[in-house]
Amino acid sequence: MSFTRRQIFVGLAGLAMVGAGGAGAARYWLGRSQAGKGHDYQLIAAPLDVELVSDRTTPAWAFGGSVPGMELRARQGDWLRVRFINHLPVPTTLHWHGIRLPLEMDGVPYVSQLPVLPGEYFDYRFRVPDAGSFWYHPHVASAEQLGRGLVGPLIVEEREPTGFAHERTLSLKTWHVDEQGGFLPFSVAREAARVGTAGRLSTVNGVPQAVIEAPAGQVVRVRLLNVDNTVTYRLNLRGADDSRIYALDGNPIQPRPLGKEYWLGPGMRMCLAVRMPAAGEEVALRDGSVRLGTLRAVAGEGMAGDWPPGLPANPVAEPNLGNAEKLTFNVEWVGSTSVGGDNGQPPSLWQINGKAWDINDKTCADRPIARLARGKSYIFELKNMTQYQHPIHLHGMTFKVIASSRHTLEPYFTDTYLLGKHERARVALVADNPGVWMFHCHVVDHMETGLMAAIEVV
Ligand SMILES: [Cu+2]
Repeated sequence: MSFTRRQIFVGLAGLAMVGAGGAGAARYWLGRSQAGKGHDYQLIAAPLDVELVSDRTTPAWAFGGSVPGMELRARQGDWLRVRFINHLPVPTTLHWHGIRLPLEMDGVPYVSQLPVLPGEYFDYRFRVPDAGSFWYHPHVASAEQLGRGLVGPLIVEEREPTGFAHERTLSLKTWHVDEQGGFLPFSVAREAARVGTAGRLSTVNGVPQAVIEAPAGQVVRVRLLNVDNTVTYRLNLRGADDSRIYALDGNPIQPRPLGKEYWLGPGMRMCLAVRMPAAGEEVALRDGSVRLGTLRAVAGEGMAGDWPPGLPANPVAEPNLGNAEKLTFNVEWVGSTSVGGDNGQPPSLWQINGKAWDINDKTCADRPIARLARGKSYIFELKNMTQYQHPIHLHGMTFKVIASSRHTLEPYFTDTYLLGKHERARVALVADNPGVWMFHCHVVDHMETGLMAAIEVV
């Protein structure tokens, strides 16, 4: 893949014109649907001191002046145009998790674009074909950049009203900070070789034990986004027992009860319908038995709402299972923390089909582990040869989960599948987006120590 330096020079020259506004400035014009010039959002990444621990300062990095970043919204089928300005001291990019878009907008360094250097900007412009809850984050030095707070929600609204009159976005992140608010290491080799390096401070929308108000008696659409580097949240609600799942990872499902709990791995999202209790009562959002935050019912308007109908399906191509070609991907543990790890290099701990991704080698994407023919259907057999779970994410395309060795399941579309310990799962897709697409574990330090590959669609 080759790049011209043009974007960079244009970026430097253009910076003066967009300087107004400062951190947190956002412009969003409803109703504009042309690619055209200009932008809907100006999104600045910059250092920001935040108070995660009382009376202590954490030197975070933020999108749009907040952690998690400013919520971006667009309407299904429309263009989203974001002028991204890098005021960080390091190069970075934006990746749009779950959005089916052209490769040059995908934010992968040296594959989609060159990194956006400090002081430069990059215009991201693409259509959003699917409605749902998505998110954005860098794809450069991910353990540190996501760890410091560079994560944000992207909500794509359905074209027509859905029947939900109320909604809340809840971004879940467990920060790598100590009691003084200082950052702890984002990746430690002995942890990266196991479940991944976890943080210590759970937050909802950047607040420990956050309280989110919602109208009493009403059905509220609660968008839960796992924007954490490492943690799989075992989500359950206490105080709203008839809650229903309406969508998973940006794609509608036939609404079904939340049940005992749902395991939401890094990168994954869930859209829940929650009927709020009477005013003054609370619903606890929990990870297993640990409370993450609270939905508090406040005196609201109107009569108790009804459960809305299921959400309309996204226009994702249905794979033809009858003539699909089968490919096997083995997720393997290399298991030696002594490979690399010294002189600041990340160790090589994980691999797919015998190949480990070297996060410092800019040419890895030149050697895809699979080549798919455009328009053809494929079944990926995902085999987890390890005793750790991996949320397996594919860029550029949405796949359908069709079978698992661990549970019976109703097939559904997703961009990230939480592959359990020693699980075998089958997912299917139509290879309908040309390009070189990252295929990786979303436990960030697994990804940075080998668990990534490129899949090419030609
Ligand atoms: Cu993993």
